[in-house]
Amino acid sequence: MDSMQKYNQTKIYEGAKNDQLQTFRSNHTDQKLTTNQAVKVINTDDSLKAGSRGPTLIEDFHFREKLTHFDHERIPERVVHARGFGVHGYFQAYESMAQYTKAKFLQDPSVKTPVFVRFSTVVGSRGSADTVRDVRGFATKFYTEDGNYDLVGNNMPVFFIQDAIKFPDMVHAIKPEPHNEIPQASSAHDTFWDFVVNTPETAHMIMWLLSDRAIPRSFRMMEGFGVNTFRFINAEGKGRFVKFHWKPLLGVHSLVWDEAQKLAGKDPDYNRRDIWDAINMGEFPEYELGVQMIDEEDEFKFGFDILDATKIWPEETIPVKIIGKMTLNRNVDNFFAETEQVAFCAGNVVPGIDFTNDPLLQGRLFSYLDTQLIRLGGPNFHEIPINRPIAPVHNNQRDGYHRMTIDQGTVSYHPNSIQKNTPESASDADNGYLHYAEKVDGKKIRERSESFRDNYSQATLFWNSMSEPEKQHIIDAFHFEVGSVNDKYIRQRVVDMFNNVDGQLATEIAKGIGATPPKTAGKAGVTASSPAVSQANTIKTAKTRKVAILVDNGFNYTELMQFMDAMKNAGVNTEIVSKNLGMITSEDGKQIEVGKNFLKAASVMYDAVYVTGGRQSADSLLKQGDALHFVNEAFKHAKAVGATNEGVDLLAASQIQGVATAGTENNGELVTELGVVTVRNATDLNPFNGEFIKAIAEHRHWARKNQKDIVPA
Ligand code: HDD
Repeated sequence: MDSMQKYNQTKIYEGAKNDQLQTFRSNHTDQKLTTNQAVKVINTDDSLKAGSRGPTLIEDFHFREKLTHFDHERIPERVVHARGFGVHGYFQAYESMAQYTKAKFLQDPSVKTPVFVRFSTVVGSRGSADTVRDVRGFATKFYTEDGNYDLVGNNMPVFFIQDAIKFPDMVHAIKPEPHNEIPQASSAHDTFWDFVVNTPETAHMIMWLLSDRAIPRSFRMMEGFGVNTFRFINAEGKGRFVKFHWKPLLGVHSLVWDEAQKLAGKDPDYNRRDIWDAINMGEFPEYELGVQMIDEEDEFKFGFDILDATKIWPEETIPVKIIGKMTLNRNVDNFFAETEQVAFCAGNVVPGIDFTNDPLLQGRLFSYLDTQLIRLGGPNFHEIPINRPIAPVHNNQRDGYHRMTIDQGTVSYHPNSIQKNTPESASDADNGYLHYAEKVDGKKIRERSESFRDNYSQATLFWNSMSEPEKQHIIDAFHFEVGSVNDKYIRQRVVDMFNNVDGQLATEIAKGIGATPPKTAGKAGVTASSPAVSQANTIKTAKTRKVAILVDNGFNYTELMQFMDAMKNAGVNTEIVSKNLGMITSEDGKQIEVGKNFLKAASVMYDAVYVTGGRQSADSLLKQGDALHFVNEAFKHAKAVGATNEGVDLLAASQIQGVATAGTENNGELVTELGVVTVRNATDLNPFNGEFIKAIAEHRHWARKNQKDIVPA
């Protein structure tokens, strides 16, 4: 059963009528070509001319229509989050949340609410690479029975700035510099770091941006956060502050920087391809929805302002309650119609979910609707299939560019008698949207709340929470990013600024960028940590990971089959990589098809690499620089590397430490060292396979150090 069939079988909530986009799909297979006026076209390859060598005639309506349409095929890309990838799925609550919220989609565990999720990078243009260092967007549209709810989040729980009025400044600074439009999709340049050192509230977000979170291994292995503080409102009208979390069941995992950079060249579509393939193979990504809630009366109980988007609510203090699960199970039919035209608005809420005075959120409530008007060309973008609510729409709004609805009758105003005052206003009993009656009292003032002033405590908390490898990655990222800044004054100010986060961190940053280390170590006031923010504590599983198998003619067929079966049973995907495409033959004459050759495949595209035994195969691989480089690079990127019997020779020749030594003294003995799993002279591969799966599940083996590079010969 393919993923589409599976999706169609899932019962979504009453009224959703299975697949809401069905009405709009058009399949042109086996049809005659027509113009947009449905006139059949006889020849679309030659324009109408005065003589076969003469000028084209303006009366050629087919030519004019075809060219005109083509000339208008592009719409403005999103000003941020231009590069994205959308997928369909559904959400299901685990239990009723009626005690906390009226939101219907969070009440009945038997209801499946359709969703559309768009993952994105923030800075790069539509055609930029997937694996750049950046925040990832994680926007979810829930098509609920009470209307559309958009949870427009990121994969990091905090933001660069506290007040939306600074958003244009922040985005101008991080985008390519205006005089030469360099660099693409990167924060590693002067204007961004100039903004950072002049905007200390960015400190916490910068720590996240320079951490491994900014180079996710997969959209399937990323957390999502609503970032802003929202409100839950229950049927009694009681409000609670709430923050939203998405937690991936595959855990949170990242690439290493060298790998991310190489992937940007070798497969700029790495992240989108990953989720596209996974869904097509039926490996549906799943994320649990969690909420942190704070009672209204506890608003001021914490050492930070709960409305400040540069602050997390540490999970150890305010636990995340897991309330449901989202399953992404269907790819789009058409990228433009769905992924490009989807319009998220932070202001799209349903009864039971409301806003707070978080000044970043308040500004977002304006910006999203406004941006869709320019991007989608008018006020009717809610009628584009991907944006249409499943719940019915009735109001007196009319006309505008590209109106699809044919509104009947004469009434487009309220109040009216002709239509008995309909559509009539809903009441609370109809679950009409009732704004939370928050008491607001204050002078009009352009000022930042004093409670927003602490810029560094949580940046330090984040630093304290990192494992040693994570800390080293952050230091390396500072060296890369700030090392790319030409202005030495800005570089120095980065050191001075981050001395407020941690003295040791500032000293380490200084070392790599030719700046002066701080004379006095910065304040180390915060000693607390939040283990939940470290990826060292995440879920570990080998499921859905991808292993490259290096083989050549003369491989050991039984060994390869045992390996592939074991991987399949563990939910691990495999791909045969060899010198040439086509069939290769085992030592006993059996054939297997190669999936990719060394020109196309690189270790950076896989989670692990395995080399099969067979004397002739191993000898052939030993002569190929590409094969030596492949395993060496996988090792350098801390991935699981495995080999059996003669295959171990390739690892040894590639200077990989910790492999089983040649000879007979370790007959069949399994050797495991920091994710390198090898065995020589073995007949039973079960112990090897088990150990290798464990090594893959570990994701990376950070304790490996200083591996020499082997470049392809
Ligand atoms: Fe935003 C797009 C997430 C702050 C203004 N934002 C956009 C998208 C995501 C986010 C995921 C892409 C949606 C899609 O896939 O189409 N933005 C966030 C988060 C923020 C945030 C988590 C901090 C809490 N954004 C933010 C502010 C403003 C905007 C403060 C302006 C005041 N964001 C926009 C926008 C975009 C957008 C200009 C560009 C394209 C779009 O809306 O549809 O309106």
